[in-house]
Amino acid sequence: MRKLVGAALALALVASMAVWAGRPMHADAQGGGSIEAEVKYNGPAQVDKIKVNKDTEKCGTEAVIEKVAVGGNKGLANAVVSVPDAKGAPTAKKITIDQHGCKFIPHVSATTPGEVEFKNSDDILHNLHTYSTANPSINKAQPKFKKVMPEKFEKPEIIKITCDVHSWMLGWIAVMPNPFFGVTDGNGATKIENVPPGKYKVQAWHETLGKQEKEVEVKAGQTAKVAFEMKK
Ligand SMILES: [Cu+2]
Repeated sequence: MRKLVGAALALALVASMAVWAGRPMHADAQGGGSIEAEVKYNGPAQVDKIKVNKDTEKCGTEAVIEKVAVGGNKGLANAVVSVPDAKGAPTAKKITIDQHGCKFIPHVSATTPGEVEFKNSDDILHNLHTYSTANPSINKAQPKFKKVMPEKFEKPEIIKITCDVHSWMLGWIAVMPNPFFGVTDGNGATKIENVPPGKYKVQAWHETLGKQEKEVEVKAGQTAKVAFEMKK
């Protein structure tokens, strides 16, 4: 009996080891590195305020449009940092953009080609209008009963989105060729992980301040730092 139990245990151990070995390894273990990016803006925040007199129960009476959002230590929010030339798995997790409080949330999203889920959390009529060249343009209503509306963006491109019902509503979707990107937080920081080692041009893009490029070398298991300073 003991022998049997022992044999069974040994078998179980071998089986669990086989399962473990079959698991995908952590990408860093395959030799990827990280990029820590910091985007700064040496200037004042730019915030537009518009009086609202439509759907005020959902939209409020004032729309605040943060064209340039500057946080702690001059950090620039909502900048997309990307590594367009890195080679890797083509898809990122599916993203959702919510029309909520008569704003697109998040204001700036990044993803890889594929489907984006548009939500309407407001219980009022919204519209989705995209301004694109590589992808077909979209201009369609999202009525209150259409809580979720999936749309496809097959080609890499940075796309402006508006709602024609509420003229102040503005958002951006950065469709990237690979999953090596990040959108800066309120402090102007973002981290891109599991980038294959190599020398790259890293890009930073901001809706009103434009684009910048910096060279960076990614080494296996290490974190490379890159700093951008956007100008007017
Ligand atoms: Cu709207």
